[in-house]
Amino acid sequence: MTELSKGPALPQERRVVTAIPGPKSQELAVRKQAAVAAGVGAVMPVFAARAGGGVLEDVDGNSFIDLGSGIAVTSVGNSAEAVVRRAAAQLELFTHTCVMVTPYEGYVEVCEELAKLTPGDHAKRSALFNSGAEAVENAVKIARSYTGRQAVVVFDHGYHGRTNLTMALTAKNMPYKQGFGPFAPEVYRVPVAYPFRWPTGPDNCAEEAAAQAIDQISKQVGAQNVAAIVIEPLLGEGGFIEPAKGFLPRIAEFARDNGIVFVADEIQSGFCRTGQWFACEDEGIVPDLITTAKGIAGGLPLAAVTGRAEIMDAVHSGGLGGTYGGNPVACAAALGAIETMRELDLNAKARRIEEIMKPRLEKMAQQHGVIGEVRGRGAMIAVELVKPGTKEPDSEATSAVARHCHQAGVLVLTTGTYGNVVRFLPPLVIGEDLLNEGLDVVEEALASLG
Ligand code: PLZ
Repeated sequence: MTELSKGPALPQERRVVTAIPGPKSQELAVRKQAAVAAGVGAVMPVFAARAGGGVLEDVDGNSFIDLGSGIAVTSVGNSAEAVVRRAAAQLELFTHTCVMVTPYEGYVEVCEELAKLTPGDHAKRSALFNSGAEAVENAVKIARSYTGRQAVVVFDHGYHGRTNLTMALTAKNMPYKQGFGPFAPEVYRVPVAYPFRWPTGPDNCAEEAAAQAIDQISKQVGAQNVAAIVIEPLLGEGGFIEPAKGFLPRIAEFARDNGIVFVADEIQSGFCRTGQWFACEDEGIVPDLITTAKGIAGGLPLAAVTGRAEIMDAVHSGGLGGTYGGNPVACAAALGAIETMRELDLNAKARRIEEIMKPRLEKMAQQHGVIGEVRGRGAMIAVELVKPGTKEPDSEATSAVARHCHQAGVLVLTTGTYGNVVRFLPPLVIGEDLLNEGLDVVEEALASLG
């Protein structure tokens, strides 16, 4: 397999040979505690040694089935062959010039690819940055510059980053915002169509949520004051919420009718993750601007804002930038990642992952009342856990399931406003046997709840 190029091939197997965390990880944890700020947490306190394909090996020789991809980043697998080959070649040539000082072809090539891959056949431009939060900040800057307006509308359960402006855009207080205010002004939050938790049930969720959102924007903000509406087409940190069908098109239409820039934040859902290049394609949405990061560069830090040429070009020359944005090594890695997505048809792989995971999880939901809902698309799948027979979020059961999986050699992540969602984000190149074995462990974890 192409992703296993480095050193001796990394065995694609689950292997637990010590307590989790093992002795070497425990030693490193002591050093971490003494040297690294306490605010930097860790989901699973084992230290990584190697990773590739569908596994992550720790310093004690344990091998975990990776159902997290470093939070939806290594979709092409860790150290994917084309990513390493292209990034290594670039490392030999030059590591940095700063694109604002002396541009280079790789930056342009990534922007050309983004124009091809993102929805819509209109003229597009892109600008590259380092992190998702930075891309979202810049999308807001661009939308404000283009419209001459200030207000930004975001949604319940939305997540857009940890910088000052993006903290304001992010819905959840703990751990992202607590103690870090004051937050940026002119940010307004409106309801999202969350079918599982919509008060009148899922059937009228899309229309009711859209009507409420539009009413609040119109009455409380004034549509003519809104620069941008920013939404994740499939909400990530909020709990893998798929807005009820019809909601996104209605909001996009409202934006279009009122001269508001519609921004799709596809930082988590983009680049084949949901079985399409971008999740907004599912309902045929063509956003004015789209933010990407994570999966784009196979693990190197890169992010982008891509959008309509007339909006992107509204910013004065020199108005967008940053020392490292679109670093040449990260651009080379992105070209390698995109090559891999095309060559291995990772959209098809993501859909296959859904085909394997969803029926198995649905079956588990029938046996375990703790699963309130199975949802998501492609390789962005989750289960929301509740007190059986109710919709009361069960964050303790969620932590217990994750802990059980970690101890048994499966890396899973949790998410959600109520901390009650177990999410699965496997690398799209994971082997089917490994994926099924990971699900066996999830099943054991659910059974162990008693
Ligand atoms: N927009 C939709 O998912 C990052 C956050 C992890 P950065 N999500 C993972 C954490 O706890 O910090 C994300 C996202 C969406 C923006 C971001 C922000 O991207 O690269 O983390 O800045």
